Amino acid sequence: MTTTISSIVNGERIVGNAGGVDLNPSDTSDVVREYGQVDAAVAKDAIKAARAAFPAWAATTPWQRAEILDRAGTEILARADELGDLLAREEGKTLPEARGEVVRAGQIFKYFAGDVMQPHGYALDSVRPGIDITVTREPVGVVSVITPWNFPIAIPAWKIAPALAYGNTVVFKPAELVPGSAFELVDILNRAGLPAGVLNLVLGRGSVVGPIMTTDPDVNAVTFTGSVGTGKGILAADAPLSRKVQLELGGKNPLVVVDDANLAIAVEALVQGGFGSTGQRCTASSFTVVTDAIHDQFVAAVQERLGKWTTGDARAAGIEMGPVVDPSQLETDLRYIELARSEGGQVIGGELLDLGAKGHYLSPALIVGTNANDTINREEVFGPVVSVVRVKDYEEALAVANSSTMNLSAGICTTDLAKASHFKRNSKAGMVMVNLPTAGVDPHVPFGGKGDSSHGPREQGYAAVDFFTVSKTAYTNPGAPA
Ligand code: UN1
Repeated sequence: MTTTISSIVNGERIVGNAGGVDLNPSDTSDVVREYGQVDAAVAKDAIKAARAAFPAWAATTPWQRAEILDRAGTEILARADELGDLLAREEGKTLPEARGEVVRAGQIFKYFAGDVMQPHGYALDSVRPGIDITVTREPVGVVSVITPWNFPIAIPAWKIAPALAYGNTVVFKPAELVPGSAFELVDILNRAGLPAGVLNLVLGRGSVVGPIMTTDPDVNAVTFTGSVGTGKGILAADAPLSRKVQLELGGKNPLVVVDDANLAIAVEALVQGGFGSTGQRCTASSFTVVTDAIHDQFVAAVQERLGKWTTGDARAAGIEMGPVVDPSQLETDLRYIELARSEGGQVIGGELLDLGAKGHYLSPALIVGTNANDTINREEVFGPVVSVVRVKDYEEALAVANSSTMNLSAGICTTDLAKASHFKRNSKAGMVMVNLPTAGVDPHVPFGGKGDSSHGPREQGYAAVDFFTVSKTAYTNPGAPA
């Protein structure tokens, strides 16, 4: 029997209308969860509940909030196998990837349980003698959290944990494809001790509940991870409202491989960065820029590695890559592969696989012979599709890498310290990796890009406090001693 889940508003389960199904992309005859889609009125109720719960939650002590976050982190870590299995089943990343993501989510709650006890304000002397100044942090209020399907538990965790830690209340809308992990997360946090209304879960269509969550006057901040188009729409809708908006959008992330690279390290960086999580990461190493002298050897080594690559059911043992998440993403992947071919690229792999089950299986696609300006090197695919551009030397590689307009992450594979240092200083990306995949980030460090890829303060780590609080500057004239 399929488990039925629901929205949660003010601590109550809201069943909603029928129609929500959470299918397993490895085998679409497997219904992972059933749920009712809610309408705009329920989103509105969730915002009202978060508004009503805000004053009391903001007035709790940091210790009270830390204890709840810590308890939730402990449960997430203790259930990593089971929650990892659910995540792999509904999203399609492999079991080790899914379990790793759950562990990351648990660590994020532990991190913010500790962070909330750290000093985030400071005191100053005024230019006027005898006057004291303090700068303190206050919660923003009600935060709308809107998350994508590709990290069903880690992205919600890295938005919800700091929001709650600093005293905000939350309305959370996960992607329609992955409600199962979202429901478990909210359930864990509520049982860990959150008062009713502090964290509300809205399972509904983006087109129905999204506009309420981004424009309702009771919402003080919106944090969104997803496509550039939707993100820009949120920003435009916000313009007259002047609330805090944090956007994590697309990435077109170059991996530069230069002549002096260690070949084995470069091949692994590309394969893990490009095809890990089925390439469905905004940090994916989606285009590779390779200098002339190592190009052919590198391509041959990647091809050999991909020859042994195993694609299959996300939960099968020994699988390196699970399926594409759904038919629409699969269609996008195939369209980009055809487009790259029509622009002159030679496609190695990138074929539909019939593995017996009704899943969306695509073999990894490596596209060589592409030019820097080809569409495949400009736009985000979000699938297991990696293109290769051949360049003369490091200088040209840097210029091609920096021609991306979605500068989230960039990598270089080199054994030359001078090139590594130069690349770190001169890359346009928000995150730079040396001899590592462009994807895969720690739970406790700032995350974000430049260009079209991000808007607003960085997520995660110590930087998260900038978005989830507002600072207050207060002056005191203590007067003469009595
Ligand atoms: C990672 O590379 O480990 O949506 C994280 C995404 C990013 C997260 C990537 N916001 O893919």
